[in-house]
Amino acid sequence: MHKAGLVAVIGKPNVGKSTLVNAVVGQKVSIVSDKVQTTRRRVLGIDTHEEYQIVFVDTPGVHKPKHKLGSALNESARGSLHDIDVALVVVDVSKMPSAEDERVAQMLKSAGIIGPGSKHTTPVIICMNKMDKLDADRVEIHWNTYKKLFETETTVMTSFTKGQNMDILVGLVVGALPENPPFFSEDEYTDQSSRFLVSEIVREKVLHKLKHEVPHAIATYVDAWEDEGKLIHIAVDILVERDGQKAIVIGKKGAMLKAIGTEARTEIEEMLDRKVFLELFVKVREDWRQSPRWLKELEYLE
Ligand SMILES: Nc1nc2c(ncn2[C@@H]2O[C@H](COP(=O)(O)OP(=O)(O)OP(=O)(O)O)[C@@H](O)[C@H]2O)c(=O)[nH]1
Ligand SMILES: [Mg+2]
Repeated sequence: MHKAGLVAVIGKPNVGKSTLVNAVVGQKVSIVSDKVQTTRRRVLGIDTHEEYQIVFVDTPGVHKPKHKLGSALNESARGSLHDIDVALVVVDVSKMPSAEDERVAQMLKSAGIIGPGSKHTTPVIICMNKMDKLDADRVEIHWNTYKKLFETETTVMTSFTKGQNMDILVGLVVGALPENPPFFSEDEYTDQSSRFLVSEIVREKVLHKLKHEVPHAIATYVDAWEDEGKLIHIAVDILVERDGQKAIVIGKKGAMLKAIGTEARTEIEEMLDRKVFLELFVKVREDWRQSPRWLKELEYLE
C-alpha cells in the first residue's frame, strides 16, 4: 500500500511553515526569515519515500493586509485549501491564538474544512511549533485553546530550531494521507524553477541583513541568465519603492549590496553546483506593492 497526498501548510506569518517544509523535505525549497510575510507564493515541497510521498504546499502567512501585495498573499493561502488531502495548521504555541490565527480558522471554515456546516472529511493537524519558547504553566491552556479553535484532536508540539518531534509530526501526516500512487518522480523536490529559487535566495539575504520596513518593500527577479560554459552569469534585479530604500540596500560605498551578493552567490553556487557570476541591480519602482501590473509580473498575483 502506497500513500500520497497534498498537504497544505497554513498559518499566520512567522510561525515556521517554511522551516517545517524545508526540514521534512531535506532541501531548501522556501526561504526563511525572522520577518513576517517571508513567503510570497505557494511553493511545493515533496518528500518521497518507499511507502509514501508527502506533497507539502507551503503558503504565505495569513494576516490583515495593508496593501495589494498583502491581499494577494492571503488569496494565495486561501487558494491552497482547494482539493487538499490534509490541512496542516502551524501555530506559535508559546502565545495564545491571535486575531490572525482566527483569520486562519475563518479561512478553513470558508473552505468547508471546519465549522458548523463541515463534514470534517479533510483531516486537520495542528503543529504547535516553537515549544522551546513555551512556559510550562501555559501548556494546558494554549494547547486546549488551539484545539478548540481548529476543531481537531490531532496535534503535535514541535521545535524546529531544536529538531524536536519532527518524527511524530511526519507520522501524523503520513497517517492522514490517502492511498495513492506517487504524484512526482523520486528526484523532484519542488515545482519551483531554478530562476525563482535564485531570486528568492537573494531576497532572503536582503531579509537577513536589513531591518524594519525595508525588507517588506523589496522584490527580486532574475533579469538575465547566460550559461557561459565555465560559469553561469546571472543578473538579479532588486526592486524597492523609494530612493531612500535604494540607498540602504546599496549601503556605504556599496558595502551592503556587496555583502548580500557574496552570501547569495555562495548559496546559489551550492544549489546549482556551478560557478556563478552574480550581478545585482537595485531599481526604484514606486509603490510596486500597490500595482496589480507589478504583482502579476512578479507572479505574486495569480
Ligand atoms: N524559537 C523558535 N523559532 C523557530 C522555530 N521554528 C522556526 N523558527 C523561526 O521562526 C522564524 C520564521 O520562520 P519561517 O519558516 O520563515 O516562518 P513562516 O511561517 O514560513 O513565515 P511566513 O512565510 O512569513 O508566513 C524564523 O526566524 C525561524 O528560524 C522553533 O521551533 N522555535
Ligand atoms: Mg514562509
